[in-house]
Amino acid sequence: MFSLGDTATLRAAAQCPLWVGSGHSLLARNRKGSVMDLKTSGDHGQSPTRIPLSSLPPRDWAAAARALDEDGAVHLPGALTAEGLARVEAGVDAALASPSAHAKRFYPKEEATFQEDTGHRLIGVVREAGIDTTLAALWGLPDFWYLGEQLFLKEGGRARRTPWHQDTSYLRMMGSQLVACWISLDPLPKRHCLEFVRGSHRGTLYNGSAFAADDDTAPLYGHSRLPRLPDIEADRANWDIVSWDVAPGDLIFFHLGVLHGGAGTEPGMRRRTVSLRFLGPDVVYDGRPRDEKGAQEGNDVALSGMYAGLRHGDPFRTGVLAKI
Ligand SMILES: O=C(O)CCC(=O)C(=O)O
Repeated sequence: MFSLGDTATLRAAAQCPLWVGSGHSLLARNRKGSVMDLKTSGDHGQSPTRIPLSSLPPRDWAAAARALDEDGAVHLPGALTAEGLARVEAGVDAALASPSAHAKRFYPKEEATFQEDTGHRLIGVVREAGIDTTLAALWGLPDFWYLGEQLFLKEGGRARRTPWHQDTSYLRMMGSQLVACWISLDPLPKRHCLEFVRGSHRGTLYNGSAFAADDDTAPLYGHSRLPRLPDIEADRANWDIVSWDVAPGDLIFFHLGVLHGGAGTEPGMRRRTVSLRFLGPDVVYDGRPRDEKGAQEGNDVALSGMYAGLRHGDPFRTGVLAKI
């Protein structure tokens, strides 16, 4: 799932510039409510120097790019340097220790914690850890934009699975250059990793999951032509599910249209994960109606400034996005 958090806060922030000290960069919210890095954002800013690809562990970038394109997800083992990993961990731990106004607990009646937070506090970390360099190598592109991060913390017992879903059900965006970089800061055996249905980014766009306590497939949009999510958990053998054993320092890149779901935890486990999301120049506005009665869900309200005035197929005004 991809949420940008509480709309009222974004609306209030849109009224006046609000400085947010991230520890790594200074961010301000613009009048439309999008968060920008003032020193580097938009098409007018000076792009910062990326750390060179040669300073990252070597790999077959063409093969990795092919897997991302064809399967919708690729695992890059040991992709961060020790220093890069330390920076990501410090950034995530600082954010978890000081939750934003958007932080939210899923399934509050359950004993185990399943916490989510969102923001743009990790843009500096993305650069310092060379995650932008990695994505530039995968995409073969110099220019792309940062959509923000989403943190997940599961601990304190048997936290639930993150329901199967596609992030594009929560975003009005389409194109091939639309990805998340998912990182686990705790070692996770395959069965606790994020899982993907191979190739599903090229298939049906389903209604989102409402994250309802009694049914993972309960639809986000109540009156939608988008088909309800299938019950993948009940029928796993019939889906081409892929996941990996992950170690801290590994990166998983996935297309936001791929069906994915995250495992829960067992007692004694802590699972800190973060998704950093990016948009490239081929991404356009997806103006297809999500709800026949016009309900606004997902990030519709939070991103209304970004969507304003766009028609189906229009490119985004990159000047309001954070260039990375
Ligand atoms: O880490 C997880 O359990 C969930 C990640 C996820 O669903 C996402 O990033 O969209």
